[in-house]
Amino acid sequence: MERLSAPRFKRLLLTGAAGNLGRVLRPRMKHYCDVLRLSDLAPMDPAGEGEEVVQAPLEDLAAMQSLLKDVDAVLHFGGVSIEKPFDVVLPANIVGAYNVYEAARQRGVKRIVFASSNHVIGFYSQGETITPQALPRPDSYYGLSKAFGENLAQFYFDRYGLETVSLRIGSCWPEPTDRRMLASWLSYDDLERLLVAALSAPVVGHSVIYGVSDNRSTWWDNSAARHIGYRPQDSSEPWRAQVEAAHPYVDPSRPEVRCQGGGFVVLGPFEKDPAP
Ligand code: NAI
Ligand code: 15L
Repeated sequence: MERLSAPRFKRLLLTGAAGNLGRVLRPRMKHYCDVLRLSDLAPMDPAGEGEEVVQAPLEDLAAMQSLLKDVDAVLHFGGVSIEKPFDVVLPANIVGAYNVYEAARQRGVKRIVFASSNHVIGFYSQGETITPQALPRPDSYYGLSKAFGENLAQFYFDRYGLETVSLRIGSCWPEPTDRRMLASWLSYDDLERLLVAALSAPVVGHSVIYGVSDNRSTWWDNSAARHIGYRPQDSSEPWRAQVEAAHPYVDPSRPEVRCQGGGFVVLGPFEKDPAP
């Protein structure tokens, strides 16, 4: 993919840099800054030219205060990325998101791009088309934590003027592999386009945008994304025949087939019932 024209930042911070998307974004986002600071709880490859690598847990406020120093903008991709028991989600995604925002406020960071998720609205039916203004219907503790992150972003904008683009990412994978992904798929190139738009738009306030490619099947009205300059170039359509042949029958009565959140809507409960 050709590099996009975008303002060059002095230092961008990418959290979740050891993760699936972090590893995709590491070589791509380097083109838009002098220094890309990479952070994760897990070990990462050593720093190359124009990179800084900092291993740090999101739940450690002091570590976040030092991580956010001299940063122009943050791509906050770190945290638990699938459904887990609440006590696992809480420190990484709720305390962790607070720490990133509070450290960003203290350090005067101007903008955060928050990797939110379609699981904020996972209990809407696949037959509905919703805007980002639809009331949240989280499908999991994970989805609830992302709804918290979006509310946190709104609060830090209203109270402190710290801007955020919250990206409700669908399924950002190399290619769509099931019927649900024909609607929810986001290509890696479109993810890069989306991040560049989110970082470059002159004013975003707190914008909630769906992170999705230009798929023919869609459940999300993403006109707000056009306002920040996102123009997706990819589509799941070339994979449709292959995906439909691999998954010829779906039972429409099953909640994971009916709901936008797919399999997340039937996970849990994790807690054992109390002794009688
Ligand atoms: P991933 O699980 O591969 O990466 C997340 C990274 O966060 C991991 O490297 C992990 O070590 C790190 N992390 C977890 N807890 C941490 C903590 N307490 N402190 C510091 N780092 C911690 O997930 P993936 O797929 O790369 O997703 C990245 C982000 O995008 C996540 O926030 C996820 O919720 C969001 N997202 C991803 C989607 C996708 O299709 N890949 C869809 C929707 C949202
Ligand atoms: C997510 O939020 C997850 O992080 C990712 O692993 C995918 O499962 C994606 O949603 C999805 O809904 O396909």
